[in-house]
Amino acid sequence: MDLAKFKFPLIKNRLETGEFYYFCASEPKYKTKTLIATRAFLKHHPMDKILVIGAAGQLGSELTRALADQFGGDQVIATDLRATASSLFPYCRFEVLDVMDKEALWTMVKKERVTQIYHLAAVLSATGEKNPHFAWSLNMDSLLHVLELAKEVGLDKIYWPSSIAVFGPSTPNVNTPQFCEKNPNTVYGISKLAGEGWCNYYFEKFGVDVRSLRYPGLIGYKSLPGGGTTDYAVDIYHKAIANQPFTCFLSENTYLPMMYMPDAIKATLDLMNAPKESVKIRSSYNLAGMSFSPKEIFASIKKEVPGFEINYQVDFRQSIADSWPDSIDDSRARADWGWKPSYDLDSMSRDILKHLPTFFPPQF
Ligand code: AKB
Repeated sequence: MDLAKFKFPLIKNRLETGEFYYFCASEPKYKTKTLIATRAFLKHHPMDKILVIGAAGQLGSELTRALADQFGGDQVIATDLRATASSLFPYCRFEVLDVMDKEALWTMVKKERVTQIYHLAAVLSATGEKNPHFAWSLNMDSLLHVLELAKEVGLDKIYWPSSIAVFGPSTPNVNTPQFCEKNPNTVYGISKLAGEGWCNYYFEKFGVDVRSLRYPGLIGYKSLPGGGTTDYAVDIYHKAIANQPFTCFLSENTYLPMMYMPDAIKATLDLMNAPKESVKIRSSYNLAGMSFSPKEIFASIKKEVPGFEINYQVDFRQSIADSWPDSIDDSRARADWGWKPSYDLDSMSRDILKHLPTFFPPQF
């Protein structure tokens, strides 16, 4: 097909990538019609350009890859505070970006014609308690920068993660419902709850298509623990492959909602790809994968690593964990956009123990 005669660069780009092969018609008689369809379609669907903020974190390092697989590496810009993180992103562009620098963020979004932002930068629960004011301003101001930008520039979609940390001691802790009392007792949880309110506000008042999930503890093998209370369940696998005993900072029967990273990535993409009208909750969706205690994850690992040992030295993180639910009711996510997890504790343990040594060779 002679592309030169089509003066519309987006069409050229689409045709070259083959993405719109259906429209470009191997059938000559449909040629005119299909090109008109393509022009009309593109008028309303400009190419997606994805900006990931906090891309080098636990979630970001895996989600960015999945986004590059979906949209193409050229369409994704991974950003993080640390320049050294660039080595994590050979498959897409990397830029240093401090999300607190509103000017730099706005300039990048406009210059790069960004259409979607995944804003993943945050200070997590345990780290946040060590410097509450910093955690509040980073978690809150950065979200407001992004929401305001989305409103002013007219971005297509925003993704912002919330957390089970929005719940607190007065929340029903088994099968915690989507809508219930919330009295978070960490600055991280307070900022996530306030952030949910802001997301809902920008959607209701300004039509910003912002979507969010209340993640349980996320467990993956491609990055190191990031200062969360649930991160004991990441750390434990590193000790298991190094044949070292694990010292757990939570007591053995502390149940928490957890999720294996591939499920979390799938949930995020499913939510973001869902039609707008299916996304009925604009604060944040409850999301569940599995629920277990330190004793149970230890038993699961021990099936694969028989000599593994655990001991307990409970610290300040116990009271954070005690204020969070044991398990979550995610029926709204299932009903609205078809959420269903794939992994349970044992299948996750087997998968992590198989792959972790390649990513992080054991430190003996
Ligand atoms: C944390 O433990 O702080 C996080 C979370 C549950 O949001 N993993």
